[in-house]
Amino acid sequence: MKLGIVGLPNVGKSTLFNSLTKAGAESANYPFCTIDPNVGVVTVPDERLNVLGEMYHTRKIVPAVIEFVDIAGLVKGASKGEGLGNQFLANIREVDAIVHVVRCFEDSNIVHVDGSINPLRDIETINLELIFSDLEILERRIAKTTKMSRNDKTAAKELEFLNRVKDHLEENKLAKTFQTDNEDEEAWLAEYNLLTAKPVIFAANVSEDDLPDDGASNEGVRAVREYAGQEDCRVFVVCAQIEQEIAELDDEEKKMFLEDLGLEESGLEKLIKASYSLLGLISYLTAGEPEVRAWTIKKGTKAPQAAGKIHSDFERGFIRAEIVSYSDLMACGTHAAAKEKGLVRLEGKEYVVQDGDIILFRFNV
Ligand SMILES: Nc1nc2c(ncn2[C@@H]2O[C@H](COP(=O)(O)OP(=O)(O)OP(=O)(O)O)[C@@H](O)[C@H]2O)c(=O)[nH]1
Ligand SMILES: [Mg+2]
Repeated sequence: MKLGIVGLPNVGKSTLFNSLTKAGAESANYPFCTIDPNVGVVTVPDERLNVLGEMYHTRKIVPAVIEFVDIAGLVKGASKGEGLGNQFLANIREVDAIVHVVRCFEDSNIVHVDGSINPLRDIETINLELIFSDLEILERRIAKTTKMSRNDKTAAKELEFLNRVKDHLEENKLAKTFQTDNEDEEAWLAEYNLLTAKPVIFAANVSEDDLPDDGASNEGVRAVREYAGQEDCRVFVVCAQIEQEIAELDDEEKKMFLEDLGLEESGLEKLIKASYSLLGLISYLTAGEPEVRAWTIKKGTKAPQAAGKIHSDFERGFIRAEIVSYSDLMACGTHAAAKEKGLVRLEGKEYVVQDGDIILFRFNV
């Protein structure tokens, strides 16, 4: 599961990426591995792990991770090959969701490619390039389907569908907002893997001064929020430059630094958590003395498949899961107390695992 960091050139994407990967590497004691200079594995902050770690006198804590990809800046005309555009667009096609960085900070030393700070214009520029690129994909598919549709009823239906999606995009609308009528259409749309169908979070990159009130007094941020509201997207206010500095600090220094800024949590942490849920991911937990660990699953995963994340034997030989929710465990204080109160449940094959379930799997192979 990967998120791509997308935006115009020079808006702070790499700065954000560097602080993301650095923060992930240091704060959570996870072996940071660079798959590629532009792909970073980032740990998902989860306070519950530390609490469980203390409760179980754990030797090792293993948090959940997600991957971020730092994608080079898109410019106007990227879909026509401007500024190596096509290659960058191909990079975006490979990610599961997008973090769209928008410049909302003033700094005359940092050149803006279009000459002035205007977040809405910038969002539109990027969206248009993504739309153009999607239209190209649709046109190729239309050409192919037209040939097939002469003696294939399904192809004829798809052709009609393709044209409807194309009309939608030609009105400068995103594929995300296209309403499919049935499961066939849904499956087709998924197959095309359109850029504008991917879920998006906006990261409004502000200056340090805008952090205490979460960007409320920044006109650009307000505009981004209003726009995102219409598109049903979330907006996070970050200062990429400050995040880069914070990422260098240890936990204690970081806490003090944030307090000075009047913040409880860095914008980056919020952004990572939101990215995780944007991908439709949740964590179930395992806890014991050797290890406390978060396991990543898709929302809606049933117990045997969740068990399979640990080992395929757990899935193959699944008998049942012994589960206590994190909040129940906290309310009771110890696992034994939770058990006494009947809050440790035995669940079977059809159980849908919930975020924060602490699980012990019983299996037999
Ligand atoms: N004042 C200020 N400058 C920033 C901030 N974030 C990034 N910058 C500066 O903006 C410049 C561009 O930052 P990058 O992170 O390289 O931008 P980018 O979006 O990756 O750019 P491309 O890779 O060229 O598309 C650098 O000089 C950063 O130091 C910020 O929050 N405030
Ligand atoms: Mg960059």
